[in-house]
Amino acid sequence: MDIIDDAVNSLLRYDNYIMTTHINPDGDALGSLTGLGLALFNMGKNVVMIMPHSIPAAFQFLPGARQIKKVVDHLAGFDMAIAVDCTDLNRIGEGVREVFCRTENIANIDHHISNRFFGNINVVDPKAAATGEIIADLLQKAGISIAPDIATCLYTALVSDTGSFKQQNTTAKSLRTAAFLLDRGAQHRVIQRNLYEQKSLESLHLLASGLESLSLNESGTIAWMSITRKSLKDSGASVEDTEGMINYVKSLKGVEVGILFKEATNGEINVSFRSNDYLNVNQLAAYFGGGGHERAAGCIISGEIKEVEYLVLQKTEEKLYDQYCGRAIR
Ligand SMILES: [Mn+2]
Repeated sequence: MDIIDDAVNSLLRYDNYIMTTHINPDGDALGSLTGLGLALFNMGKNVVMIMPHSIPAAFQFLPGARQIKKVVDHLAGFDMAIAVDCTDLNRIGEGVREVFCRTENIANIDHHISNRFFGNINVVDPKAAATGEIIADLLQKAGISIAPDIATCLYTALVSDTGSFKQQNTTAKSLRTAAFLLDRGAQHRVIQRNLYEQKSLESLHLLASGLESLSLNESGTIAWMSITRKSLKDSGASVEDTEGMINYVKSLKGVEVGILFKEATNGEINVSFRSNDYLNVNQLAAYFGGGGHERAAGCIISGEIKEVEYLVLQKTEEKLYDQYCGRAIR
């Protein structure tokens, strides 16, 4: 029995569910939410999918996206609350968190190594490339049929979190799950087009200004790029348009760590990390109060962007040096 076998019965025995995912949701978050939500709905359960804000335009194509509600007051009476792709309850938006805390049973389905096991039921597998991969497994093991709509949601989750099966977290299992979902009718081209081929001119202008800020450390192992409030304003693009930009940063030859700094409106800087081969960026982000995965993580730091850049680069150099020396010894 693995964790999924164990969880199947305790997860699926109820009638009334409330579900959510993390704030600033990505394709895995929303694909997992709608995939599992639609599956429960098809089983005849009452399911309320809820997010504290509207769904980013890029994900409106997801079957089930329109059924996701914004926070509604006085929601209660659920047997079980399910959070997907969330490391902890703080990653759930305000309002939704309160509804979750009022619900007796909380299920936590996730693949982040930094997960806090906040549920009564925790289905956490850091080896899974995406939370959607866990959910595909769960539905299969429960003998629930996966309709084409559900396959599209879960395939979106996998494509998103593996960077179209290019990142290191892509395993034989993720590819088998992907093949299984394609067999069930997942819309491969529709997903690719919606996720990666809907760029606005403004967003490419923002990318151009971001690329102008692209810098390398002396040894050429750390690259970073900054998106300032000014560049956002000048380009006319939105914060959502920065999605995926970090891939340019880490694509430079010789670079181990790519960092993207994004200036928010409240004096905070959003920092994203990606590493190529060996640096554990989850630990790096955790040093600044964030987290994520070994090869992809992030944190939020208050301060001026230049100051934050300096702090983060210094710590990254340090960690890189430590881990590189560790490798050299092995
Ligand atoms: Mn994920």
